[in-house]
Amino acid sequence: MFSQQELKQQAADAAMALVLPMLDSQAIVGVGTGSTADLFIDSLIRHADRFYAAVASSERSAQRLIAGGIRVVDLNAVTFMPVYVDGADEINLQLEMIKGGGGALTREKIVASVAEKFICIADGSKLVNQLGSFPLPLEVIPMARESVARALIALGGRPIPRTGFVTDNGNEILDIHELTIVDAKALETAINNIPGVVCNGLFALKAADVALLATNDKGVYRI
Ligand code: ABF
Repeated sequence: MFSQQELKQQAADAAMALVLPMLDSQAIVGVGTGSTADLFIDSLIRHADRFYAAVASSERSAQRLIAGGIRVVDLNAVTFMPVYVDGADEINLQLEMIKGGGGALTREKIVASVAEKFICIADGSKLVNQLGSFPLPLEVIPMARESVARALIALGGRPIPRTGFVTDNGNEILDIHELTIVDAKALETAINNIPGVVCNGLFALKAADVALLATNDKGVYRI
């Protein structure tokens, strides 16, 4: 029986095996945020000679990369990125995800949007039939917190402000509990259209391209 940490490590190792053939001395790798992404960062550090630089989806990941000797570049300087590797809070069989439990959803979505391929790495517990048991994070402009919350109540959710938390972009997070997510793409679009929402944690309009899920019974399986 592997621990959850060992499963995350297996998923990160599987991602590295998939990423290595995409790399050359000019390559720039997109890097996510979270405990599983941290393990992928550690693996990147061990392969520092195989690529040029990384783009980080959070200050926290940037610090970990820099501490490991990896060059971190600004996304504005990047025109091509072969791959983005990140974890998720939930993922379904369509590879739609809820992300943002760590509060980095906006930068994660931006960096992922530039990458050719999004590889999601997780332990198998993140796979769900229907998204929504994990509260959906929204990054909101502070002055719009209450108006956005009312709009989300109208959509059937129960918003809870993440107190004491400020995003890397200086905004606040609302965690939306009890949403029934039947059509993730439609809900992602609807929430994006609420004034004051910077970003929502549904990654459905652009889902992952590959998921590597580590489990005790089936090993690391790929969707
Ligand atoms: C990031 O990492 C976030 O979008 C998500 O909230 C989180 C998953 O964290 P962990 O890998 O620690 O479970 O991708």
